[in-house]
Amino acid sequence: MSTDYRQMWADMGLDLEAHDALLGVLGQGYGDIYMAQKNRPEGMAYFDFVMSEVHGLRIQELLDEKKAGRKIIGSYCVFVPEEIALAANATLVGLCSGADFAMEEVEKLLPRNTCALIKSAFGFKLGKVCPYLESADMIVGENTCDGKKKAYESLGSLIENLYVMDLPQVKSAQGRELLKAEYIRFKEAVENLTGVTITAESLSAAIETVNAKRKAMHRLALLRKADPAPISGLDALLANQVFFYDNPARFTASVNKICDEVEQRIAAQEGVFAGKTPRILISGCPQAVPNWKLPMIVEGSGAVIVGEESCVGERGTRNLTDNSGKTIDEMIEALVDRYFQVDCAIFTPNKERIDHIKEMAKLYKADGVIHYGLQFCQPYLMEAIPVEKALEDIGLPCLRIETDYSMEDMGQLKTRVEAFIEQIS
Ligand code: BJ8
Repeated sequence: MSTDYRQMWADMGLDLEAHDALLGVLGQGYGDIYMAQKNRPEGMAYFDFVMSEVHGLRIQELLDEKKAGRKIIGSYCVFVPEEIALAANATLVGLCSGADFAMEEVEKLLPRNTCALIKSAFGFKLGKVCPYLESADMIVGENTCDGKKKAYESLGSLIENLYVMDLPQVKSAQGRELLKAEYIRFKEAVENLTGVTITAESLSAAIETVNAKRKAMHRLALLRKADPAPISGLDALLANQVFFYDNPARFTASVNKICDEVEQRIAAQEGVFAGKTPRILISGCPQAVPNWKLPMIVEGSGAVIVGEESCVGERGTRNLTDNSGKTIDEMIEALVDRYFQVDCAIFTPNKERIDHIKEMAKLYKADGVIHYGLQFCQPYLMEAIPVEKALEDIGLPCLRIETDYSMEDMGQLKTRVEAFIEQIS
């Protein structure tokens, strides 16, 4: 980090010793994994800078925004509409956490058999290590899987500004009505928080901003169809991760810049891996920073990842919001239409997700799919079985992985991934 931010972290109430330990994990992981890659697009330097300043400059920016009267909203799920936050002059940041922290303390509040993502969110709070969490004026939880739903009941005792959004579990007319009612309730809560009344103009501008961000990610995703692969899965995942906490306009410009460069690479038949390298689609649970374990294993074993069917990936970014509405109600309807298409495994039935995995595999010319499930994540682990069956039916090999954030199973995972890559080669 280029500046000494220790005073800033101390003022935010972070535990400096614990925070140093987290930065150590982050820096070492990043150094070992990202810096070890070869032939990366030059535009990735921006993301390297963002990562090096993830708890520094970006936090300073958020604190400066707060000083200027802007509110910060933290979220754990892609169902929380950034458009509504932006329209009320607030900033939305993703809080999902990808590392184990303060596990002893966490397991006093949560059963051991809770997924790593939920435990990590608690660990970041209990360990006082997350400046995003500590700078947020409102934290939004959502009733998605049972684990998260129940965990927010306990998190409420640790975070006073927790707001819980209810979400449907079925894509019925009633489910849609519930989502609409919850987005209207969220709009009112955000207006109360910020003191800013959302107008048709501000909401339309916010929709445009978020659409631009998603369009840039679509552009990058489509470029990954090329063989040789012009960008690694690790780098594309990083862009998907940074999506959640960077300044939206700067992020969009940076991704588009990488796309310009990647287009030139494709024209010159230049890749990060040789042509005909086995191509893998990853599907399943979100991979939050610094959870780079699976892509590191896959790309270190002679394959390339060509897409992520994940909320930190295409499930979270693939649909745009129709911005032709003139009134706030029309725009809320458009937002509901857009978010109602997110095919998270908490929905039942959820056939769209299987269709989408097949579509992505075909579009990105994947030779195989690795289904990534976090231990104790019932929705995704249960769906992994029909996903595998549907892929087998079309002759596409699928490997089901069940893991957590620890590094203990690295050797075993590597053996299974290598055997899978050999099978699809
Ligand atoms: S829309 S995927 S971001 S809920 S891994 S906590 S499901 S037990 S993260 Fe998610 Fe929203 Fe869905 Fe996306 Fe539960 Fe599973 Fe843990 Fe999970």
